[in-house]
Amino acid sequence: MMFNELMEAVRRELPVKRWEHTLGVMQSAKELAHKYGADPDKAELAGLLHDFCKYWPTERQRLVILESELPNELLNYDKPLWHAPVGAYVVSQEFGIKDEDVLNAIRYHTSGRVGMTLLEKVVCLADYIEPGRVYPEVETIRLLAETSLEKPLIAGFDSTIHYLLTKGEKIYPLTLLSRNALIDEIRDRRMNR
Ligand code: DGI
Ligand code: FE
Ligand code: FE
Repeated sequence: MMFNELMEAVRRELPVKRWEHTLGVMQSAKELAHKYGADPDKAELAGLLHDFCKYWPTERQRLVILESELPNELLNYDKPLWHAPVGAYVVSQEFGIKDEDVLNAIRYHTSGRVGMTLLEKVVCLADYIEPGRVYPEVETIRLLAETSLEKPLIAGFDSTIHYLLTKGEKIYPLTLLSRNALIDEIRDRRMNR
């Protein structure tokens, strides 16, 4: 499948607003990849596909989790978390995407994980700062992204966690673990200087 066809296939899955968000993530991910030394083509591809299943009905997403090897404990956490691992699985099946780094960038774009790769960081951060995003901390996070990958990601996770706390929602453990791991990464780097 050509990249243009893939773009059309994704566009068909998404409402206009989400498609515009996707274009923004593609662009921001590509720029961040150039800046921080990840593969810009992989970043753009992962950006294109990252929210592929976002608008699938809950039941359809649940079925994918149950019928794939995805961890069923996902079902104990909020539905907005599902589209990331479900999306990675579905695009691997439907479009034959085999690149594990691209698939992991999709799989972990919402929560992050411990030991995120450069590409995973780039896509997760692009999702937080693409030009269409509007939330209280976004300008601070965009500024941090000019000089660091990890600092703006921590600030991004902080803003998500803060938002979830105000809503009385559960926190997905991996979100907390990712945030902590990024703090350790920055500390370790400083110690080794
Ligand atoms: O898909 P996007 O909206 O572009 O962004 P995303 O993939 O980061 O998803 C954001 C949604 O996921 C938002 O509704 C908050 C939710 N979310 C993110 N981390 C957690 C979470 N929800 C819960 N319950 N726990 C989390 O740790
Ligand atoms: Fe998402
Ligand atoms: Fe997104």
